[in-house]
Amino acid sequence: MESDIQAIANCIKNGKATRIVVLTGAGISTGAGIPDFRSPDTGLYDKLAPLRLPHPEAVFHINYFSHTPEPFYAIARARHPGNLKPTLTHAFLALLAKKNLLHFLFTQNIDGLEQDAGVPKEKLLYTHGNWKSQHCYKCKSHYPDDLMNKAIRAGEVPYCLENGCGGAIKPDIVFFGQPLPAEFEEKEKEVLEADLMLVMGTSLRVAPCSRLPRLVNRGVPRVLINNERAGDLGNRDEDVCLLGTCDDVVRRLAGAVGWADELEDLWQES
Ligand code: CNA
Repeated sequence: MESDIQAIANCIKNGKATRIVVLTGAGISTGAGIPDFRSPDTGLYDKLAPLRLPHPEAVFHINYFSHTPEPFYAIARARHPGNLKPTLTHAFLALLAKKNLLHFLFTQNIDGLEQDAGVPKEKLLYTHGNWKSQHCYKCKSHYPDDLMNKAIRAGEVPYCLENGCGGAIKPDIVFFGQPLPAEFEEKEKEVLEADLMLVMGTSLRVAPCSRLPRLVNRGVPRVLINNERAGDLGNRDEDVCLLGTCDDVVRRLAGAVGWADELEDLWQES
């Protein structure tokens, strides 16, 4: 793996990679204490049996939530980003932006840790929304953060207080069955401009983000940094699979570029 890491580091050092497009998933935040969905034993889907759902995804499916929001709030406390600290990987993304090398970041995560680490908002699309605000599912009124936090801590469904509406409150995250943000299609074009793509901490099992790596032009390196293989990464000659935990691989990559101290400093500041 060291020679692969060095090869990618060289692309960055010698100016071959200046428009880096990144796709991230839950695996970049497990180190911050937020479990992913699909890792065996530690992932959320392995812990849902007591909720007696028709299938694990139901807890995040809009049709199910619309009549049975209780299971979502039963697990919400463990999912809520709260005051978590960004990981070293989030800091690495912020460092890419600081070096003007981050062309665009698509995150499937809803924890907002990319921005907390310092990635500028204009370089980032929360493809599945962001758990930093919430609205009534029925009348769409905004719901206050303090009441939402209280409900999450208690594991109870918060209900809308507007004029006797009483609808369930839903965080502004994209549930299965809901459309992605309108900007997604337009931002997809950024992938065509990539001269390097990093795919980090994702099983690539959720469409349409799963198709983004396939849009990368032939000849452009696609780098998978993940605990396991994902999607079609590894099928092209120019692909590089760096299997391991994101923080470990990123620390080694940053070291090979010559950014070790700068990365640690940026991480400590976040
Ligand atoms: P997933 O399907 O659970 O896959 C996670 C992937 O990351 C798996 O391949 C794991 O092997 C891998 N992984 C886990 N930990 C690490 C680690 N430390 N280092 C390297 N690899 C690791 O999650 P996806 O993101 O692919 O699926 C998309 C879903 C997950 C989106 O809808 C997200 O909103 C949703 N999600 C988000 C969060 C969050 O915001 N932090 C947490 C859990 C799920």
